[in-house]
Amino acid sequence: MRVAILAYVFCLASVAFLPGVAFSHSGHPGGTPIGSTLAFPGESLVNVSIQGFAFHAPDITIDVGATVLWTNLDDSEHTATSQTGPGTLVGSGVFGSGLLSINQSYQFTFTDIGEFHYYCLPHGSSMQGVVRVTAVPEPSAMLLMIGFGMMTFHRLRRNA
Ligand SMILES: [Cu+2]
Repeated sequence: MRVAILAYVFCLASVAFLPGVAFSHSGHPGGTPIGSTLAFPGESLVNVSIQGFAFHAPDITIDVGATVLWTNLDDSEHTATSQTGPGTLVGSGVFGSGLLSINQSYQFTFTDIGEFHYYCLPHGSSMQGVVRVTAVPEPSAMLLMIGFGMMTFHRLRRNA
C-alpha cells in the first residue's frame, strides 16, 4: 500500500513538472504571479519598467542565466542599484545602472542563484525591488522521475 502511494506521488509529480517544460517558451509577457513575486520561467529576457517612481514589477523570479532589462519611463532620473539586503541602501556591487534618463535602459544577466535586492540611488527606500534567481530544473532528472513513476505503476498493476 505504501509503495502504491509512493508511485502515485511520483506520477503526480511528473505531471506537475510537464506543463512547466511544455509551455515555458510560449511566453507570458506579464509573468505568472506566485505569491508576491512575478515568475518568468523559461524567459531569457525580462523587462522591468521604471515608472511613477516605482519598479514594475518590483518582485520578480527568473531562471538563472536570464537577463533583466530596466527601462526608465519617468522624466526623473532613476537607477537600479544592487544592495546588500532589503532596505539596507548599501551597495552590494553586483550591478548598478548609473543614472538613467527617460527612455534609457540598463541590462544585467544573472549568472548566480540567489535573491538580489536593489534600490534607486536618488530615491532610496521608497524605490526598491528584488530579483529572485532560481535554478532551471534538469530535463534529465525529470525524465528519470517520469520513467521511475511509470515503471513502478506498471509493476504494481501487474502484481495486483
Ligand atoms: Cu528613483
